[in-house]
This record gives sequence, C-alpha cells and structure tokens, in this order.
Amino acid sequence: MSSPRFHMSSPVHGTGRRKSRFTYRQLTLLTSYSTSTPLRVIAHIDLDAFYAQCEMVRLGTAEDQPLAVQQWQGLIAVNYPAREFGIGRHCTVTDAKKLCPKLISQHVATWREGDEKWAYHDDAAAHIGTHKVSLDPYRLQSRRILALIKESLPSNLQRVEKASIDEVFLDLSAHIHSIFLQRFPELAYPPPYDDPTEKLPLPPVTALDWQADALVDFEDAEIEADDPDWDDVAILIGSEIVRDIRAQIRRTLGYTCSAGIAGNKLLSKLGSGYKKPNQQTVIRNRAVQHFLSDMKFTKIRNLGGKLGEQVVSTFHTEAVKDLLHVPVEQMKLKLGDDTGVWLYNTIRGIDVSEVSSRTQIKSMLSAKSFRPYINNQEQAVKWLRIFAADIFSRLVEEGVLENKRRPKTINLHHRQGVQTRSRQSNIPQGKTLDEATLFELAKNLFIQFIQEGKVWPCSNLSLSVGGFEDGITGNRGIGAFLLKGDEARESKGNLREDPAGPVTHERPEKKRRVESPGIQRFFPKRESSSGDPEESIDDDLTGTGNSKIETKEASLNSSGSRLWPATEYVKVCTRCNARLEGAEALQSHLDWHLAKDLQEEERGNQTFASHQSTGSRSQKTAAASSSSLSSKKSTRGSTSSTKLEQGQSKLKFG
Ligand code: DCP
Ligand code: CA
Repeated sequence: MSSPRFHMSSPVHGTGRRKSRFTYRQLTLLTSYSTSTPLRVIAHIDLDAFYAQCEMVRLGTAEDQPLAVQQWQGLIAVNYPAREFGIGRHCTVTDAKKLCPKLISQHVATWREGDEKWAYHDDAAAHIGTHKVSLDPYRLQSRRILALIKESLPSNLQRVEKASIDEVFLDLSAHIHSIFLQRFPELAYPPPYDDPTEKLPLPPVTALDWQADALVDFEDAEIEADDPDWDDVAILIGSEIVRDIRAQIRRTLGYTCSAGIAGNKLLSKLGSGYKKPNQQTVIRNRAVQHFLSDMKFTKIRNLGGKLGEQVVSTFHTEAVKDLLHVPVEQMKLKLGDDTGVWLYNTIRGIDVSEVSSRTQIKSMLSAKSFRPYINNQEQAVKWLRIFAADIFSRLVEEGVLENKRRPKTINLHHRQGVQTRSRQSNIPQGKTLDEATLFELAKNLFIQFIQEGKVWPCSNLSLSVGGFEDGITGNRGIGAFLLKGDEARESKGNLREDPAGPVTHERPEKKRRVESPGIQRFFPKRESSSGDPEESIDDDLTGTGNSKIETKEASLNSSGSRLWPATEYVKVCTRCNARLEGAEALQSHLDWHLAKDLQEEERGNQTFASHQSTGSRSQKTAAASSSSLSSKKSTRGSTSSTKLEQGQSKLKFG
C-alpha cells in the first residue's frame, strides 16, 4: 500500500498548486475498464435473503413478517425478520417453528412426477420421492432485477457481470469517467506538455457527502482530514450510482439489496456483506488496509473452503493481520508459487480481475436424486419428460424459439450405486428445437443404458444440454461463417472429433479438461467470475451443496456445532465438510457434488482459463519474479465413481 499521506509528496507544478496522486493516463484508462488504473470503481450488489424476498413479494406478505423458504424439511433462505428469532439455514422447519410460531415457511415450487409444469404444491415437503424442485420463480426474478440494473445504466457505458442468482458485479469506471467530464470540465483539457504521465490537478472539492453509506474508517483519524483525491471522488460517484440502482430495484420490483463499492471485485464483495440488509458500504482505497487487517481471511472470497483451511494449518492463524508479516517467498514456498503470490496479494486487497459482461449460459442441467431408488423404465421416462420440460422452458428464455441461441449437444447421466455413466448425442440442427425433440433425444440416450444393462435400481438421473451456439441460420450458426484464424482451426478440430449424427461415448469432455488446475482446485465454482451462474443445478437435493453454505457450515463446526441436532447419524461430506443428517442425506449431497462436477465438465476449462490470466496478472502486481501456474492434478473427486464410503465419519453431539 502506498503512503496515505500522499499530498505531502505530490509533485508541485508551475502554479505551486498541489497535484493529485493520479495521472491523466490513469484517468483515461477508466474509459477502457483497465484493471491497472487505481481510479477504477467496482460495485457488488447482493440481494438480501433472496429466495425469501421472492416469496414475500409473490405472496404480498408484510415487511416484518418472518418468512423462510423451505426445501423438503430444511430451510434454504431466511428473511431478516425471521433471523431475529435465531432462525437460520441450519434449522429444520420444526425447530424454526418452535423459535417463531408465526413463521411462514413456504416450500419451493416443484414439478410433480408426470406433470407438465411446475407449481407451488402445499404437500410438496412430504413428497420428495415424487416431486422435483423448480428454481424457475427465482431465476425469473433474478432476470428482472438484472434487466433493471442494466436499464439504469447508460447502455454504452456499462459492464455488468452476473455472479450468481442474486449477485452482480458492476464495473462503473467508464460511466464515472463520463460523469467526471460533465462535473469537472477541466479534466477534459489536454495534460501539461501533452504528457499523459503528468499528474492531474486536485479535485476542486474539500469534503465529500457520503449520505447514508456505511464508510469504512481509515486507520489514522488524521488522514480523514486530508483533501480528497480523484479516487475518493470516483468512489463517491460510484456510490451515488449504486444508491440510485438500489432505490430503483426497491421501487419497481420491491426487493432490498446490499452493496459494496470499492476499487476491485474482492473488496466490493466484502463490502456488500459488511452491513446487511439494505445498506451499502464504501471502502475507499485509503481504508483498505484498516478494513482487511481486522478481518479473518477465511471471510475472503475463495478462502472460505479448502484453501483457507490449508492456509490456517500452514500459518496457524486465521487473522489477516498475522499473515501480513509473512514474506511472499515464504508463502510461495509453503503453498506453491501461484497460490502463494495470490494469497500475498489478496490479503492486501489487491485484485486485478475483470468484471466480465459475458452472462450467456453455456449449459443447463436438470437432475433428480431418487429416494427411494427407481426401478423401472416408466418412472425414469416420467422424469425425463420433466427434465426436458424444465430445460426447454429455460431454453425459451434464452431465445431458442427465435433461434437466437441453441445448444448443440445433449447429455444424460445415470447413476446406479457408485457407478455413473453418461451418454451424449448431437441435437439435430436445422429446425426449431422443441420440447418433444429434447424428450425423444433423452429417451434414446436412456435406451442405450437399458441396452447395456445394469440400470436398476437407479439413484440419479441428470439431463444437460450444452455447446450453445449463437444465431443459427439453416444448419450453421452465423458464427461459422465468420470464424477466422485460431477459431477456425479450433472449429475444424471439433468437427473431426465430433462426427455428424448422434455420437455416444463415455465422458468425451474429459479430453478437453485442463490437466493442471493449480489454484483453481480450491475455488468454489459458484463464485467463479467466468462461470455461468444461471446454469444452476436444478437438483432437488438438500440445499447444502451450495458453496456459500459450505463455508458457513465449516465455521459453525469450528465454533462447536451446537446448532446441529444431537444425533449420531450426522455424516460429514469428505469433499466439503458439510454435515448431513443420515446416510441418505449424505448420498443426496454427494449426488449434488456429482451434478456440479458434471456441470463443470460441461463448462470445459473456461473458468480456469479466466482465473489463470487474472492470476498471472496479479502475480506481476505483487512480485516481479512471478512464475507460471504449477502443474498440479485436480484433487476433485472422480465423476465416474463417487467415493461414498471413503472418509465417511459419524459425529456425536450432545
Ligand atoms: N441458497 C440455497 N442453498 C444454500 C445457499 C443459498 O438454495 N445453501 C439460495 C437461497 C438464497 C440464495 O441462494 O436466498 C442466495 O444465497 P445467499 O448466500 O446470498 O443468501 P441470501 O440471499 O438468502 O441471504 P443474504 O441476505 O445473507 O445474502
Ligand atoms: Ca444474497
């Protein structure tokens, strides 16, 4: 971190007036969303108790009415009035009702076996065997919110990344640059001597009005008195923009959200979680050190899971403050070059990852874990019909009817005991895709399993579509006519690997997988910036597979597991340490991991590629001697056979 007493060392030009710390070049870089300008402003917006708010808005309940969203016997979202009673996601419905008898516990919408449409069923909780969860209502609200956010920003000056069903990152840099030029016309003058490395004049403001924002303090009260510089003004304008967006979401759609405004994604995300609900937090550049040093690093994005645990056990501390004394060389030595450098930067609040506006879905998956297992073709086909309907309704929203985008391949995954098999075929191009075609394709894939035998009892079926293409005309995507250079070569390669007509093969995606995910093996995919948040796995498992709750469960465990039921049937997932009640719940949970793995395979290596490029850039930031990512094999469980029993342990409480 540079010295906060910047004005003392600012160079003085001709007039004798003090100058800004920032240059004309750094100002101009805002227009291209450059990650190297210290003036950039990133916001993270996170909906409060999202599914619960969706239900409150849908049902028109009073704002102070405690409400939770139920999935089978568990809770997956709890509104803030209900949290005041001590209700959280860890509670069962029965416990929650004891804590607050007036709690509304609304079950998620479900598809009922054989139905053609999802609906809210009063008796869903008792029918896990014949119902399948639908998250469509929440996806729909999520899309409306995202659309509104985009509408509230100038169309040519926005960069919006959907990070999950209820989170977005905004890069406000270019928008703020245009506001700068309106409010401070002198910034449009050419720099002295036409030299872009010249320092800007200081902003003509002495005090900034932060309104109701939660403002993270500086370490030294004296610093507070310093004249604001352009980074402060930029972040202030950013917070005005975000306040307006939040007000509009509230006014138009009825939802409250929290936000963080800072100089990068890492800090803005920490900011949005700092004060909830319905608040926004500003972390100015000069407050970063103070903000982070009091924090446990396990709260930081990507340090909540396995990587965090490894860092704790390596350095015997959870405090950022303690880690700040560890030299980068030692971190590299203990954690490997890439992870060491990444950690060194992260605890200093350095993050040069981009906000990526690619929100397009790359795959969709619909799955069901069967408890009890299913034993005949008729039942399986009923579920395939639901999967096809579920995926088709999502495809319609993606514009498949207008031929805007369509998937190229369809996959069916089947599970019997610990064995998982998958079959894939191409989706015929040329005519508009419909639900019946999807269903037929799914059935054909299933028949292949039957022909091979060993189908029953079946514990999980997952249908997915992938390989999305834009703008199909006739048999070819428009893109196929425009391919150039590497892209064209790649496309030819794919054609060779992917012969015309239906193909069946075991896990062809494996070939494309990155062999050396390095640091990526630690990162929860849900938080990946390049992943597809919309391609959420619509499997009606216990809801505990989510990376966010994994983090929360881990911390609950370390603080005594008091809240877990006193039962000896509690099982621990060896992959994420989540605790599940009973072997069946564990099995469902493992199926959830499996579904995530399958989904990840669909995604190919794009997630990693993005992190790799940002990773290498951040390495440059911290250490001149950065090295490339190390070649470590993925430790992620094999997808073709989940190790159900290995490492399974019973915990006793009470
Ligand atoms: N979700 C889920 N299962 C989990 C975690 C989350 O189904 N284990 C769903 C329900 C949440 C939504 O994802 O409403 C968003 O997750 P968040 O972690 O952002 O939690 P909330 O939005 O519910 O609460 P907060 O106000 O803390 O953001
Ligand atoms: Ca949320």
